[in-house]
Amino acid sequence: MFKQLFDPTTWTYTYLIADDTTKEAAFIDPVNTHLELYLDLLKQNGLKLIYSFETHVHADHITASGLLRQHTGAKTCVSQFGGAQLVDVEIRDGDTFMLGDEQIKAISTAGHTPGCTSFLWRDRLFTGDSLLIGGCGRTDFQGGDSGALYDAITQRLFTLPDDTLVYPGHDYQQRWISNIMQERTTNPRLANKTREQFVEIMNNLNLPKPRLIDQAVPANRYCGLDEEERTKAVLLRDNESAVFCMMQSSMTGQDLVSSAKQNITEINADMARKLLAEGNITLIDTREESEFSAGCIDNAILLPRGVIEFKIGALSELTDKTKAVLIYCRTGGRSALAAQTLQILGYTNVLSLAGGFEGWNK
Ligand SMILES: N[C@@H](CCC(=O)N[C@@H](CS)C(=O)NCC(=O)O)C(=O)O
Ligand SMILES: [Fe+2]
Repeated sequence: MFKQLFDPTTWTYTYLIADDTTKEAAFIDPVNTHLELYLDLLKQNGLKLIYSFETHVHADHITASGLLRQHTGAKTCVSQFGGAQLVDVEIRDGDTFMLGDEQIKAISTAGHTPGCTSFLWRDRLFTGDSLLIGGCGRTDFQGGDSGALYDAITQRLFTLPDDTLVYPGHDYQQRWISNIMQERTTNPRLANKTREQFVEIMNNLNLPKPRLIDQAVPANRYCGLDEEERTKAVLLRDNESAVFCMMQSSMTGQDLVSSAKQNITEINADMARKLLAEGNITLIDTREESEFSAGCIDNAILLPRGVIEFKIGALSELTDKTKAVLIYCRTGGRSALAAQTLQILGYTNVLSLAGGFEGWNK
Protein backbone atom coordinates (compact mmCIF):
# COMPACT_ATOMS: atom_id res chain seq x y z
CA MET A 1 0.00 0.00 0.00
CA PHE A 2 1.27 3.45 -0.81
CA LYS A 3 -0.06 6.96 -0.23
CA GLN A 4 1.33 10.40 -0.93
CA LEU A 5 -0.10 13.00 1.46
CA PHE A 6 0.27 16.77 1.26
CA ASP A 7 0.42 19.45 3.94
CA PRO A 8 -0.69 22.66 2.21
CA THR A 9 0.54 24.93 5.01
CA THR A 10 4.21 23.99 4.58
CA TRP A 11 4.02 22.37 1.12
CA THR A 12 5.33 19.14 2.61
CA TYR A 13 4.82 15.66 1.22
CA THR A 14 4.40 12.79 3.64
CA TYR A 15 4.44 9.17 2.51
CA LEU A 16 2.81 6.07 3.88
CA ILE A 17 4.16 2.66 2.86
CA ALA A 18 2.65 -0.58 4.15
CA ASP A 19 3.02 -4.28 3.55
CA ASP A 20 -0.31 -5.83 2.52
CA THR A 21 0.28 -9.16 4.21
CA THR A 22 1.71 -8.24 7.59
CA LYS A 23 0.07 -4.79 7.68
CA GLU A 24 3.34 -3.32 8.90
CA ALA A 25 3.64 0.32 7.93
CA ALA A 26 6.01 3.29 7.87
CA PHE A 27 5.63 7.04 7.43
CA ILE A 28 8.25 9.20 5.79
CA ASP A 29 8.25 12.84 7.01
CA PRO A 30 4.94 13.00 8.93
CA VAL A 31 3.80 16.52 9.95
CA ASN A 32 2.64 17.14 13.54
CA THR A 33 -0.61 18.93 12.61
CA HIS A 34 -1.93 15.80 10.86
CA LEU A 35 -1.48 13.35 13.74
CA GLU A 36 -5.21 12.52 13.93
CA LEU A 37 -5.42 11.95 10.19
CA TYR A 38 -2.48 9.56 10.32
CA LEU A 39 -3.93 7.62 13.24
CA ASP A 40 -7.29 7.35 11.40
CA LEU A 41 -5.55 6.17 8.26
CA LEU A 42 -3.70 3.47 10.17
CA LYS A 43 -6.88 2.37 11.92
CA GLN A 44 -9.05 2.31 8.81
CA ASN A 45 -6.53 0.13 7.02
CA GLY A 46 -5.73 -2.10 9.98
CA LEU A 47 -2.08 -1.07 9.84
CA LYS A 48 0.57 -1.31 12.51
CA LEU A 49 3.04 1.55 12.36
CA ILE A 50 6.58 0.22 12.78
CA TYR A 51 8.75 3.12 11.64
CA SER A 52 8.58 6.86 11.29
CA PHE A 53 11.42 7.98 9.02
CA GLU A 54 12.77 11.51 8.71
CA THR A 55 14.59 12.53 5.57
CA HIS A 56 16.22 15.23 7.76
CA VAL A 57 15.76 17.55 10.73
CA HIS A 58 13.29 19.91 9.05
CA ALA A 59 13.42 23.69 9.18
CA ASP A 60 9.95 24.41 7.89
CA HIS A 61 7.53 22.12 9.76
CA ILE A 62 7.45 20.10 12.97
CA THR A 63 7.57 16.34 12.64
CA ALA A 64 4.86 14.07 14.07
CA SER A 65 7.34 11.26 14.70
CA GLY A 66 7.58 11.67 18.50
CA LEU A 67 3.79 11.82 18.88
CA LEU A 68 3.31 8.84 16.57
CA ARG A 69 5.71 6.89 18.77
CA GLN A 70 3.63 7.75 21.82
CA HIS A 71 0.42 6.59 20.13
CA THR A 72 1.63 3.56 18.21
CA GLY A 73 5.05 2.57 19.57
CA ALA A 74 6.59 3.21 16.12
CA LYS A 75 10.34 3.74 16.12
CA THR A 76 11.55 7.23 15.21
CA CYS A 77 14.37 7.01 12.68
CA VAL A 78 16.67 9.85 11.67
CA SER A 79 20.24 10.00 10.41
CA GLN A 80 23.11 9.55 12.85
CA PHE A 81 24.27 12.96 11.58
CA GLY A 82 20.89 14.64 12.20
CA GLY A 83 21.86 15.75 15.71
CA ALA A 84 18.42 14.74 17.07
CA GLN A 85 17.76 13.43 20.59
CA LEU A 86 15.28 10.78 21.78
CA VAL A 87 15.66 8.93 18.49
CA ASP A 88 15.07 5.17 18.45
CA VAL A 89 17.13 4.39 15.35
CA GLU A 90 20.07 6.47 14.18
CA ILE A 91 20.16 5.73 10.48
CA ARG A 92 23.43 4.94 8.71
CA ASP A 93 24.07 4.92 4.99
CA GLY A 94 22.94 1.60 3.50
CA ASP A 95 20.74 0.57 6.43
CA THR A 96 17.71 -1.46 5.36
CA PHE A 97 14.36 -1.64 7.09
CA MET A 98 11.76 -4.35 6.51
CA LEU A 99 7.97 -4.11 6.52
CA GLY A 100 7.04 -7.76 6.03
CA ASP A 101 8.83 -8.59 2.76
CA GLU A 102 9.05 -4.96 1.67
CA GLN A 103 12.50 -3.42 1.96
CA ILE A 104 13.28 0.26 2.48
CA LYS A 105 16.90 1.26 2.00
CA ALA A 106 18.54 4.42 3.37
CA ILE A 107 20.87 6.35 1.07
CA SER A 108 22.82 9.16 2.67
CA THR A 109 22.43 12.33 0.59
CA ALA A 110 24.02 15.01 2.79
CA GLY A 111 24.09 18.57 1.50
CA HIS A 112 20.84 20.38 2.30
CA THR A 113 21.70 19.32 5.87
CA PRO A 114 24.48 16.93 7.01
CA GLY A 115 21.92 14.31 8.05
CA CYS A 116 19.84 14.27 4.86
CA THR A 117 18.78 10.76 3.86
CA SER A 118 16.87 9.49 0.84
CA PHE A 119 14.89 6.26 1.03
CA LEU A 120 14.50 3.71 -1.76
CA TRP A 121 11.51 1.37 -1.79
CA ARG A 122 11.03 -0.85 -4.87
CA ASP A 123 11.34 1.60 -7.81
CA ARG A 124 10.40 4.62 -5.69
CA LEU A 125 12.88 7.08 -4.29
CA PHE A 126 11.94 9.47 -1.49
CA THR A 127 14.41 12.29 -1.76
CA GLY A 128 13.34 14.63 1.05
CA ASP A 129 14.81 18.05 0.27
CA SER A 130 17.95 16.68 -1.35
CA LEU A 131 16.43 16.46 -4.82
CA LEU A 132 13.24 18.42 -5.52
CA ILE A 133 11.31 18.47 -8.80
CA GLY A 134 13.23 20.92 -10.98
CA GLY A 135 15.19 22.03 -7.93
CA CYS A 136 16.97 20.91 -4.77
CA GLY A 137 17.21 21.79 -1.11
CA ARG A 138 18.88 25.07 -0.25
CA THR A 139 22.25 24.91 1.48
CA ASP A 140 22.40 28.23 3.32
CA PHE A 141 21.51 27.03 6.86
CA GLN A 142 21.69 23.98 9.20
CA GLY A 143 25.21 23.08 8.07
CA GLY A 144 24.26 23.00 4.37
CA ASP A 145 27.03 22.24 1.87
CA SER A 146 26.33 22.73 -1.83
CA GLY A 147 29.40 20.80 -3.03
CA ALA A 148 28.36 17.80 -0.95
CA LEU A 149 24.79 18.08 -2.27
CA TYR A 150 26.04 18.06 -5.87
CA ASP A 151 28.11 14.94 -5.17
CA ALA A 152 25.22 13.17 -3.43
CA ILE A 153 22.71 13.91 -6.18
CA THR A 154 24.98 13.18 -9.12
CA GLN A 155 26.80 10.17 -7.69
CA ARG A 156 24.17 8.52 -5.53
CA LEU A 157 20.79 9.43 -7.05
CA PHE A 158 21.42 10.09 -10.74
CA THR A 159 23.19 6.70 -10.94
CA LEU A 160 19.91 4.90 -10.07
CA PRO A 161 17.88 3.47 -13.00
CA ASP A 162 16.36 6.20 -15.20
CA ASP A 163 12.80 5.10 -14.52
CA THR A 164 13.15 5.27 -10.72
CA LEU A 165 10.24 7.42 -9.52
CA VAL A 166 11.23 10.51 -7.55
CA TYR A 167 8.97 11.57 -4.70
CA PRO A 168 10.23 14.83 -3.16
CA GLY A 169 9.87 16.23 0.37
CA HIS A 170 8.20 19.39 -0.95
CA ASP A 171 6.91 20.98 -4.05
CA TYR A 172 5.93 24.61 -4.18
CA GLN A 173 4.12 24.35 -7.54
CA GLN A 174 1.81 21.40 -6.96
CA ARG A 175 3.86 18.85 -8.87
CA TRP A 176 3.71 15.43 -7.25
CA ILE A 177 6.19 13.14 -8.91
CA SER A 178 9.18 12.99 -11.20
CA ASN A 179 11.77 10.41 -12.18
CA ILE A 180 15.54 10.13 -12.30
CA MET A 181 15.83 10.67 -16.06
CA GLN A 182 13.65 13.76 -15.96
CA GLU A 183 15.70 15.33 -13.15
CA ARG A 184 19.06 14.31 -14.61
CA THR A 185 18.22 15.82 -17.98
CA THR A 186 16.00 18.80 -17.16
CA ASN A 187 16.61 19.98 -13.57
CA PRO A 188 17.81 23.56 -14.17
CA ARG A 189 20.21 23.51 -11.22
CA LEU A 190 21.82 20.18 -12.18
CA ALA A 191 21.36 19.18 -15.82
CA ASN A 192 24.67 19.71 -17.66
CA LYS A 193 26.02 21.70 -14.73
CA THR A 194 29.50 21.27 -13.29
CA ARG A 195 30.05 21.17 -9.55
CA GLU A 196 31.39 24.75 -9.68
CA GLN A 197 28.39 26.00 -11.63
CA PHE A 198 26.03 24.30 -9.17
CA VAL A 199 27.81 25.85 -6.17
CA GLU A 200 27.60 29.25 -7.87
CA ILE A 201 23.83 28.83 -8.42
CA MET A 202 23.30 27.75 -4.81
CA ASN A 203 25.33 30.69 -3.47
CA ASN A 204 23.06 33.11 -5.27
CA LEU A 205 19.56 31.82 -4.46
CA ASN A 206 18.91 34.56 -1.88
CA LEU A 207 15.82 32.87 -0.48
CA PRO A 208 13.96 34.23 2.56
CA LYS A 209 14.26 32.19 5.76
CA PRO A 210 11.57 29.49 6.20
CA ARG A 211 8.70 30.96 8.21
CA LEU A 212 8.81 28.37 11.01
CA ILE A 213 12.56 27.76 11.22
CA ASP A 214 12.99 29.07 14.77
CA GLN A 215 10.28 26.77 16.15
CA ALA A 216 10.77 23.81 13.83
CA VAL A 217 14.51 23.13 14.17
CA PRO A 218 14.62 23.07 18.02
CA ALA A 219 11.45 20.95 18.18
CA ASN A 220 12.62 18.52 15.50
CA ARG A 221 15.86 17.97 17.41
CA TYR A 222 13.56 16.22 19.90
CA CYS A 223 11.39 14.32 17.36
CA GLY A 224 8.93 17.24 17.32
CA LEU A 225 8.02 16.93 21.00
CA ASP A 226 7.32 20.00 23.13
CA GLU A 227 8.98 20.29 26.53
CA GLU A 228 6.27 18.44 28.44
CA GLU A 229 6.11 15.56 25.95
CA ARG A 230 9.91 15.43 25.90
CA THR A 231 10.04 14.91 29.65
CA LYS A 232 7.54 12.04 29.38
CA ALA A 233 9.60 10.45 26.62
CA VAL A 234 12.81 10.68 28.67
CA LEU A 235 11.07 9.16 31.65
CA LEU A 236 9.69 6.32 29.57
CA ARG A 237 13.04 5.67 27.92
CA ASP A 238 14.96 5.69 31.20
CA ASN A 239 12.42 3.44 32.86
CA GLU A 240 12.49 1.05 29.93
CA SER A 241 16.27 0.94 29.84
CA ALA A 242 16.49 0.43 33.61
CA VAL A 243 13.97 -2.42 33.46
CA PHE A 244 15.78 -3.85 30.45
CA CYS A 245 19.14 -3.74 32.22
CA MET A 246 17.68 -5.39 35.29
CA MET A 247 16.25 -8.20 33.18
CA GLN A 248 19.56 -8.59 31.40
CA SER A 249 21.91 -8.57 34.34
CA SER A 250 19.95 -8.15 37.57
CA MET A 251 21.40 -4.76 38.33
CA THR A 252 22.26 -3.96 41.89
CA GLY A 253 21.36 -0.73 43.65
CA GLN A 254 24.98 0.30 43.25
CA ASP A 255 24.72 -0.25 39.48
CA LEU A 256 21.77 2.13 39.39
CA VAL A 257 23.79 4.76 41.26
CA SER A 258 26.73 4.30 38.86
CA SER A 259 24.40 4.61 35.89
CA ALA A 260 22.86 7.80 37.36
CA LYS A 261 26.35 9.23 37.81
CA GLN A 262 26.91 8.85 34.05
CA ASN A 263 23.92 11.08 33.38
CA ILE A 264 24.55 13.89 35.86
CA THR A 265 27.25 16.40 36.80
CA GLU A 266 29.17 15.98 40.04
CA ILE A 267 31.26 18.67 41.70
CA ASN A 268 33.68 18.43 44.61
CA ALA A 269 33.41 20.24 47.95
CA ASP A 270 35.80 23.06 46.97
CA MET A 271 33.76 23.87 43.89
CA ALA A 272 30.53 23.60 45.93
CA ARG A 273 31.88 26.09 48.50
CA LYS A 274 32.78 28.49 45.72
CA LEU A 275 29.37 28.28 44.03
CA LEU A 276 27.51 28.63 47.32
CA ALA A 277 29.60 31.69 48.22
CA GLU A 278 28.73 33.25 44.86
CA GLY A 279 25.02 32.69 45.62
CA ASN A 280 22.11 32.19 43.22
CA ILE A 281 22.09 28.42 43.72
CA THR A 282 19.51 26.35 45.61
CA LEU A 283 21.01 23.82 48.03
CA ILE A 284 19.02 20.62 48.57
CA ASP A 285 19.68 18.00 51.28
CA THR A 286 18.18 14.78 49.99
CA ARG A 287 18.85 12.62 53.09
CA GLU A 288 16.20 11.56 55.62
CA GLU A 289 14.85 14.02 58.17
CA SER A 290 16.74 12.39 61.09
CA GLU A 291 20.08 12.75 59.30
CA PHE A 292 19.27 16.35 58.37
CA SER A 293 18.40 17.36 61.93
CA ALA A 294 21.65 15.82 63.23
CA GLY A 295 23.59 18.36 61.13
CA CYS A 296 23.49 19.83 57.64
CA ILE A 297 25.16 22.38 55.36
CA ASP A 298 24.02 25.96 56.09
CA ASN A 299 20.89 27.08 54.22
CA ALA A 300 20.13 23.59 52.87
CA ILE A 301 16.49 22.72 52.17
CA LEU A 302 15.37 19.23 53.16
CA LEU A 303 13.89 17.14 50.31
CA PRO A 304 14.37 13.42 51.04
CA ARG A 305 15.05 11.36 47.94
CA GLY A 306 11.96 9.20 48.40
CA VAL A 307 9.51 12.11 48.23
CA ILE A 308 11.08 14.35 45.55
CA GLU A 309 8.39 13.77 42.93
CA PHE A 310 5.61 14.52 45.42
CA LYS A 311 7.02 17.39 47.46
CA ILE A 312 8.92 19.31 44.78
CA GLY A 313 5.86 21.28 43.64
CA ALA A 314 5.49 22.76 47.12
CA LEU A 315 9.01 24.23 47.22
CA SER A 316 8.99 27.80 45.91
CA GLU A 317 12.82 27.71 45.70
CA LEU A 318 12.47 25.10 42.93
CA THR A 319 9.82 26.78 40.77
CA ASP A 320 12.35 28.08 38.25
CA LYS A 321 13.69 24.98 36.49
CA THR A 322 16.59 26.87 34.93
CA LYS A 323 18.03 28.02 38.28
CA ALA A 324 21.10 26.11 39.49
CA VAL A 325 20.46 23.37 42.09
CA LEU A 326 23.12 21.63 44.18
CA ILE A 327 22.08 18.36 45.82
CA TYR A 328 23.89 16.42 48.50
CA CYS A 329 23.33 13.36 50.70
CA ARG A 330 25.69 11.47 53.06
CA THR A 331 28.21 10.17 50.49
CA GLY A 332 26.90 11.11 47.02
CA GLY A 333 24.83 8.07 45.98
CA ARG A 334 21.32 9.24 46.80
CA SER A 335 22.11 12.72 45.51
CA ALA A 336 23.16 11.24 42.13
CA LEU A 337 19.80 9.49 41.87
CA ALA A 338 18.02 12.65 43.03
CA ALA A 339 19.91 14.75 40.47
CA GLN A 340 18.88 12.34 37.73
CA THR A 341 15.25 12.62 38.85
CA LEU A 342 15.41 16.42 38.78
CA GLN A 343 16.82 16.29 35.26
CA ILE A 344 13.98 14.03 34.17
CA LEU A 345 11.58 16.53 35.73
CA GLY A 346 13.05 19.21 33.45
CA TYR A 347 15.63 20.96 35.65
CA THR A 348 18.42 22.09 33.38
CA ASN A 349 21.19 23.03 35.79
CA VAL A 350 21.56 20.28 38.41
CA LEU A 351 24.73 19.43 40.32
CA SER A 352 25.45 16.65 42.81
CA LEU A 353 28.04 16.97 45.57
CA ALA A 354 30.59 14.15 45.15
CA GLY A 355 31.42 12.58 48.52
CA GLY A 356 28.34 14.16 50.11
CA PHE A 357 28.14 15.68 53.60
CA GLU A 358 30.95 13.43 54.84
CA GLY A 359 33.29 14.69 52.14
CA TRP A 360 32.20 18.26 52.83
CA ASN A 361 33.06 17.92 56.54
CA LYS A 362 36.47 16.39 55.80
N1 LIG B 1 8.66 29.38 2.09
C1 LIG B 1 8.89 28.22 2.85
C2 LIG B 1 10.35 27.86 2.88
C3 LIG B 1 10.81 27.28 1.64
C4 LIG B 1 12.21 26.70 1.83
O1 LIG B 1 13.17 27.42 2.16
N2 LIG B 1 12.31 25.39 1.65
C5 LIG B 1 13.55 24.71 1.81
C6 LIG B 1 13.28 23.29 2.28
S1 LIG B 1 13.13 23.25 4.02
C7 LIG B 1 14.29 24.61 0.49
O2 LIG B 1 15.31 23.99 0.47
N3 LIG B 1 13.81 25.19 -0.59
C8 LIG B 1 14.53 25.11 -1.81
C9 LIG B 1 14.04 26.08 -2.81
O3 LIG B 1 13.03 26.75 -2.53
O4 LIG B 1 14.67 26.18 -3.88
C10 LIG B 1 8.56 28.40 4.31
O5 LIG B 1 8.51 29.55 4.76
O6 LIG B 1 8.38 27.41 4.97
FE1 LIG C 1 14.29 20.98 4.54
